[in-house]
Amino acid sequence: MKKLLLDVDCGVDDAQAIMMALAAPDVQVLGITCVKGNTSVENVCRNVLRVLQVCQGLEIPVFKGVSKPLLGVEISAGHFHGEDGLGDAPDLNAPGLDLVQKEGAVEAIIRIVTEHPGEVALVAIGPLTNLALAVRLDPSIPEKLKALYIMGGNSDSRGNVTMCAEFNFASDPEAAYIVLDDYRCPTYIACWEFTCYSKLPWEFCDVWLEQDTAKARFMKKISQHSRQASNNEAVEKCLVGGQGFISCDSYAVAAAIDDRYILESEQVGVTVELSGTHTRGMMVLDTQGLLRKTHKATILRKVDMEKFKKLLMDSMK
Ligand SMILES: [Ca+2]
Repeated sequence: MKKLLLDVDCGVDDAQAIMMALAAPDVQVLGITCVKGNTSVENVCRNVLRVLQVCQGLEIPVFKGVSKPLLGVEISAGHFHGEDGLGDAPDLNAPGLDLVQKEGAVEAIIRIVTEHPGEVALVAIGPLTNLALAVRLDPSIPEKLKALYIMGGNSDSRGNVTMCAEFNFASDPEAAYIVLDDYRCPTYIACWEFTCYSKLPWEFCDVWLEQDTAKARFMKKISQHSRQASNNEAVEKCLVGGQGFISCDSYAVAAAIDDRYILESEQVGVTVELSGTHTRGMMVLDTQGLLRKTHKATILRKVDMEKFKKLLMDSMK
């Protein structure tokens, strides 16, 4: 069994990614840690519990993490996933926050990774605040990880919330900088542009959500808002490579689930711009090796889309 620990800011694509991990037959989700991002950290916890409920996975522990970035101005997710992060389609039977663990997310990351040295793949699909604090409290965390998978950053200076920065990195640039510097375990990054170039047709999305299951009905309900928001002109402008369905966070989870899913990648030292007027939060690829980083990240370039589609389809069964 592959052991996954998920760190999320549960918007709709996080929900899709979590459901993919829960449905994978050879994967054990050890816990889900929550961070502010697409919505408040309280909403993130609530959203994760709703996802776990529909997947009958409420035995998986959920931990509340950090409610604001390490430094700087908080940026808004613009309610792309709705004000509550899950398309403003509330559920009267949603589990209460009393199910959230007493232990905090940062402490939980340190404990869980320490309990399973060399075995845990940490999948971070929100702002990296919890991960940055964990490595500051316990610098031995990266060497105890099997691997780190990140959805975030960008490879071609194309942003989605600012001109040059992707949402997760722009939300907490200092945290992203710390994580890319200090986590020297095998690190895989699904950047914004890569997810844009790996879109699925909307027709796939229709077939995916028309499956006659409680999970598909739940996903259809919560994704209506973001699907409508995708037709907005401002959103279209930040998409590279035309229209289509992107489940950003699921690309990182799929990489953690299936080793054969990555077809092409690039090994490169990476860092994050902290002080640029227009570029704060942008991921920088040191293709010339000028930073002299011995640790190189693996930037996803091309993945097996048939495997990806199957993982998505299976996640709604
Ligand atoms: Ca996310």
